[in-house]
Amino acid sequence: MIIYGSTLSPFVRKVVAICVEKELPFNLEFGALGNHSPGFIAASPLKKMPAIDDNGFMLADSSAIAHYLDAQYPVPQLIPSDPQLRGKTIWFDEFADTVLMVCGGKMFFNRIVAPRFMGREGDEAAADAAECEELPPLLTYLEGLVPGPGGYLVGKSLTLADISVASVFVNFRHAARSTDESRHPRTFAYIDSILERPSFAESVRREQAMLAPAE
Ligand SMILES: N[C@@H](CCC(=O)N[C@@H](CS)C(=O)NCC(=O)O)C(=O)O
Repeated sequence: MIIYGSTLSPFVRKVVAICVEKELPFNLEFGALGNHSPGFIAASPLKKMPAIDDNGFMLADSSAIAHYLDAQYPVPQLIPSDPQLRGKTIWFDEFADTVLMVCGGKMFFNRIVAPRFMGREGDEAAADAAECEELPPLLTYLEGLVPGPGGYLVGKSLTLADISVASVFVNFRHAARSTDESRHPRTFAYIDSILERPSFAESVRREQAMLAPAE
């Protein structure tokens, strides 16, 4: 399978994590920002990452891809069959992709994408407002519902909910300047437990190396 995109995007990181959890072989393909390959353009009508090409089957959008992969490669199952667990899983995926991502995107775009990859200054006031005003209530919300050690957001095993939520937190951490993680200890302990999985650890290690200041 080809996955088009960079894991610096939480949506791409999510799809990569799903493939690693399912032990699906893949190649990650990403041209320079704005320099799209014909394969990517064919697979992603809106030119957004991620998109996949699975033996000629092309699909864009991380949630659409997650549903396709879980139906096509059902082991391990990441979207539960039980109606209530399934509903909750989709809810957390949506929460991560919208509410968390809007906040994380302002921090990540203005502090990393704009200066590092677009050669221009980001809007630090917007990033700071996102980190200091938008993020804390979201962390407080999560603090009240995350599981204890070794637990998962939905049911008794890893689901798309954990993958989607943890994926956005990588971007929070790449871009954070003032977040005091000790104020939401349950949330960050839970996030660490998901990010320690090999399905995330390799992506995060590569990204940290990519973003490390030049010597
Ligand atoms: N709903 C989509 C969102 C994809 C998306 O917005 N990707 C961003 C990167 S985080 C992108 O490709 N942006 C480039 C652009 O908009 O040109 C998904 O879940 O895959």
